[in-house]
Amino acid sequence: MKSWFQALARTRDRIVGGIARLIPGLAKADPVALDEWERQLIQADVSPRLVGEWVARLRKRGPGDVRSEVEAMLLETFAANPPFAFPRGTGPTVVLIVGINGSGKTTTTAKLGHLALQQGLKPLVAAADTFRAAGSHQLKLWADRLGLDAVVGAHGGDSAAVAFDAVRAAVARKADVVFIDTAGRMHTKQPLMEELQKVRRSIDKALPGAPHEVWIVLDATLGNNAVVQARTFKECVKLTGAIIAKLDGSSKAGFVFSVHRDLGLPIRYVGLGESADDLVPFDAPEFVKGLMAH
Ligand SMILES: Nc1nc2c(ncn2[C@@H]2O[C@H](COP(=O)(O)OP(=O)(O)O)[C@@H](O)[C@H]2O)c(=O)[nH]1
Ligand SMILES: [Mg+2]
Repeated sequence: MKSWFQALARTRDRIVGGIARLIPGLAKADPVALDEWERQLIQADVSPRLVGEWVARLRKRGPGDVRSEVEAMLLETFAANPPFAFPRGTGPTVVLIVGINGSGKTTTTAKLGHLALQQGLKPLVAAADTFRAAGSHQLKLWADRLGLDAVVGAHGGDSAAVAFDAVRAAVARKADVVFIDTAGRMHTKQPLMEELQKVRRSIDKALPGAPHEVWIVLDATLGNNAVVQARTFKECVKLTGAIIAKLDGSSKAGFVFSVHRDLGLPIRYVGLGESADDLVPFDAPEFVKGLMAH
């Protein structure tokens, strides 16, 4: 399993590199050093709004250790992002996984199933991406390899029907949690958002009140563009959280701050690599430490 430290190498260069240059400058309250850090943060895809707040705060600060001040500032951004745990013994928790094509949904669905299994829960994964021929097949392969119970839709089938069957199966088999993978792009005339709303309604029919969670999988290599995508989804489906995939390959992990602060979405998990155990719960102190380490 990859570590946070390894995964954040590329973004860290920007955040810490900027701070290193900032330290001598700050002793003289050097505006040039602060401008430089501002530039580095923008390059790491921290949103301009947050960069503005952070830089203003440093401009006002008195003498002291700039690193601990910065670390505290970064950490405060996640004050309202407590760790998540699946409820136990309440009947299946239904989790709908959404996002654009290639963001990492199918891989993440398999990883989530694996994680739940390791936590002693009884998970079920469902392949409701019936639009891509390989969509269902890919999840089925993961499920077989990881020993996960799976409900798989036929290629070209109705994804809402697959989601319905999966939730019914989860209830019947007394699963604790069901993760439903969806399509990221339509190859039919049906627009993606309408399709997702249909899937949602059919889940609610199978188990009133479900889905309990709707998590958007965001590709960390896209940086701020991932935030733009999340906004579009948020307007159409009620999102309850975000998963950041591919954090290991990103030099723009600064956008993670805005997913939480500007979009108001709690971050649930992050993907640190391609294998099954490379999904870890989002841990704000680990994330900030990973960025600040040197
Ligand atoms: N390095 C890395 N690759 C990932 C991660 N999550 C997914 N991927 C890769 O991203 C690609 C697209 O993933 P997939 O799950 O098929 O995306 P989907 O189209 O949203 O279902 C695959 O090659 C995955 O192996 C991650 O956390 N780290
Ligand atoms: Mg997929």
